[in-house]
Amino acid sequence: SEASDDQKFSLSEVLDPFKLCLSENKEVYLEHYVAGWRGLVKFLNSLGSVFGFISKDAANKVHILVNYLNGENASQYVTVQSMVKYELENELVDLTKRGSHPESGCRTLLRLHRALRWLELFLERLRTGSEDSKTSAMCAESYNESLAQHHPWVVRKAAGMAFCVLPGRPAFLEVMNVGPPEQVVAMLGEALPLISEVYQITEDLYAQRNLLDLP
Ligand code: 1PX
Repeated sequence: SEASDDQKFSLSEVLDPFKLCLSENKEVYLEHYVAGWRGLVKFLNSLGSVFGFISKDAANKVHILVNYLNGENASQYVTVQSMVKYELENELVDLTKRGSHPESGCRTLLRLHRALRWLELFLERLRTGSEDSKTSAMCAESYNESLAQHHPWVVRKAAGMAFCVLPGRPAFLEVMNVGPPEQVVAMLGEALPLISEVYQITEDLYAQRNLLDLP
């Protein structure tokens, strides 16, 4: 039915927002960044309840950022660049240890930013993998190369267990709801350079401002 089609995830819900993320002068629009993450949370939920603890954390972070986007200082939260400038200038960020600003936009976005690197690595493996390659292995390798370095042992353990129940590559491409595998691969090939650019611009900004280890 039309109603259930509405709820079905489609890969474009993730890729389109990331395509819209960059402004002409290469600033990252927070609105589209967050929209991309909303799509990812929806996708994760469609994979089943094993991923609930992951999607809840991501959804919570999305929610924090949406509140800034719609809040009284919305005009300061148009781009990641303006957010960083505003929060730093107004001392709204806990820089070295958790204090009075445990949910700053800067530290919240940093968590999603680190996860975006995982996504980039994972989607690249998915794109170039063969039909019988294991998504669980691709997922674990990407995770170990990125996010895992920021997670304590318990979280790594739980994530590793969740990866095991991922469907095989053909079924995984199927839930993306794009069409035949070649079409998914083409779409990923088109979108990955953009995700990668958004990641790199954010990474450079955070590095410049010394924000890569925010508590
Ligand atoms: C196009 C579809 C591709 C697949 C989409 C899957 C989307 C995955 C989204 C993962 C989002 C993970 C956000 C994690 C943020 C985080 O690092 N949070 C930790 C630190 O936060 P804190 O506020 O305490 O400083 C927090 O401790 C995390 C808890 C949850 C466990 C995170 C495990 C991450 C595994 C990432 C791989 C997801 C596997 C998806 C399978 C397709």
